[in-house]
Amino acid sequence: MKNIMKKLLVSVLGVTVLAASSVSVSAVTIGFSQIGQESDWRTANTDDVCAAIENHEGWELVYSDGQQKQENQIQALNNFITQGVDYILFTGVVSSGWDEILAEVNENEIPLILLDRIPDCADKIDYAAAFGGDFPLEGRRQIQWVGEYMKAQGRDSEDVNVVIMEGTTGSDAQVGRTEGNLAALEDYPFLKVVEQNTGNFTRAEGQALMESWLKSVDDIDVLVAQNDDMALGAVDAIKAAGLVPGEDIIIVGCDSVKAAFEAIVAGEMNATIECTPLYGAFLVPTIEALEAGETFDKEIIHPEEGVFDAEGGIEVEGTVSVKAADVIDERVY
Ligand code: GYE
Repeated sequence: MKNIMKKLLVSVLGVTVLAASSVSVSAVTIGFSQIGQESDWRTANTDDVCAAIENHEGWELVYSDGQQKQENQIQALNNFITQGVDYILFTGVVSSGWDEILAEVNENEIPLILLDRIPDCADKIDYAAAFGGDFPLEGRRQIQWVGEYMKAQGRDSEDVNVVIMEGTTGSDAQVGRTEGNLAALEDYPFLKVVEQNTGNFTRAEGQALMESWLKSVDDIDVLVAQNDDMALGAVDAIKAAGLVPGEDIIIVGCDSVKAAFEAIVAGEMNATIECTPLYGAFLVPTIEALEAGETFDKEIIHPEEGVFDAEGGIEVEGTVSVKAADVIDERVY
């Protein structure tokens, strides 16, 4: 709305003014409230989204890093409203507690685009478009990969001890992946969950949690880590304990960042379930279409994602794993 007014104002004032001020006056401003910088996934996501906006002619980015704090994000959203940005891109660090501020965004008629983690009030608010991972599917695929791999190794007649390292408590990604992990376990009764706790999606906390589990649990056969960063932190803890990651403990991560591909190729991780951070390619045509007056329904768009491991050929829901070594060179994040 504000943008249209600015454009009208410019045309009333005439051609000379338009030529002198077309870049700053008519720019489409896009506020992006990002949650922080906890993982390789997040870095790739920030870089991709920011570059897509900054490289687009006539678009201006207003970026805010919430440093994992909901109050910082609420402050950022308030600032976007005060500044009168034209669009708001939003990823919430946790799922709940956004009702009031997002209702204010709606009242101010700023089109809202939900990205990555979808807030739990999504069905009570208006949004122009939404893109995010299918977290329950990713969680199911993690367990299905482990179950099918163990069957292929002939290990389904023994009890297999599994530890589940969860992401940031209360985030959409943690809630969805945990729900998926637990649902898929029902199909693999030989997988026994012996520990389950949060590593907050960071390498450091993943390492610390694995260290403590290695001291308190006698026999860990499998680590399911809800992101690759925590898996990679755990790899360090496993090595430090004198065990061989990828052999003594089978490790499946999530995200499919390049560092996980390298670990799989080196034999230190076994698989990673893809969750793409590359939303720039979705956002650009969406904002262009919204600028042209098009509208979208409230469907949440999930990108197509794969599964990568050491050998390939393991069947999980909706796809078959691909050998990481074959595609590592094409990995862009
Ligand atoms: O898996 C993790 C990141 O919300 C999908 O957040 C995202 C998750 C991702 O910190 O690495």
